[in-house]
Amino acid sequence: MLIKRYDKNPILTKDDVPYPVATVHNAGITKFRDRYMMIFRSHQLSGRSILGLAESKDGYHFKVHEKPFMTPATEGIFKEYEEYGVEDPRIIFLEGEYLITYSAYSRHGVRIGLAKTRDFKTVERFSLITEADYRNVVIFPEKFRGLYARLDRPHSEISPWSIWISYSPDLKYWGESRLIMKPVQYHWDEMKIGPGAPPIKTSRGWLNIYHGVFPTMDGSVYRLGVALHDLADPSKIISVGNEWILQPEEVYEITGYVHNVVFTCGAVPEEDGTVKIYWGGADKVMCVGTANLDDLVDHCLNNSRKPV
Ligand code: BMA
Repeated sequence: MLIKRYDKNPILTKDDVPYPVATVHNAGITKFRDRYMMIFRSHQLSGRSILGLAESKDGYHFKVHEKPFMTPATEGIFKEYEEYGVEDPRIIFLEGEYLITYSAYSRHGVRIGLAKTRDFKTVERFSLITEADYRNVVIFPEKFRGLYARLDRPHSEISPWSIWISYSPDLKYWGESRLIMKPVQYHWDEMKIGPGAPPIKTSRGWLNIYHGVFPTMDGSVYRLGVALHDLADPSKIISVGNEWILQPEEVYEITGYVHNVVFTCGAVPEEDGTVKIYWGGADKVMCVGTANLDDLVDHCLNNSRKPV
């Protein structure tokens, strides 16, 4: 077992939230001072999503803030594009700021918003960084050739939905886009893949924990896998682990708001070489497990498949 589930999962549910919500899932996580900060998604009772904030000293016991952290914008360009809700946040720390990417839903489709915070008290929307039909944007916590880099997942008519990379000089204008990783036919991720947790730097490469989806007669199954990207050039994928590292097995992953889902938006590397991986169980609760980063990198390298 590469990932050891925390034995008191789920770590956060709707019962821990002081305002009415139906779910707590797909949370971005980072360390801020001596705390773990979690920005989690909740379905409201309208069915539309908002983002809440929870904090913890140990990464396992979280306390939810009284008020939601981000609700759909009420003014400016963001108002038009967040009308149906904000979802699936990812957080990274770069150049003194925490960058939050999130899905913005509206009658025009789904696109990605980028917001910034320095203190987790105030949050400022920076830009909408894709057009419609994008989800799952994770920004690398370092620059390459002086450019910011991100992995993303456009929706496409032609190929199964795949992972792309893009670069930006200023976080606002993005380009040099290339497809770098595809699903494999008749394989656990054959239907679509997408970036999950923001990439984690290891001595052997950037570890990309992603999700893959398999279609069954009983609906889609969401699982997690890992890929390793070159440290200097993250568009080069060194290897992709052939097998999944986590699949829905516990009751809280098999049944919920959407059954058979484990979906990650964040993982926190620790100084002892372990990593805490956080995932939404069945789109309803938040879970955590631990793994050794070395084991995950070995998993990529020892039983790998081609990225494209
Ligand atoms: C995806 C997204 C995720 C969700 C998953 C499983 O398309 O909507 O937010 O966790 O489906 O329902």
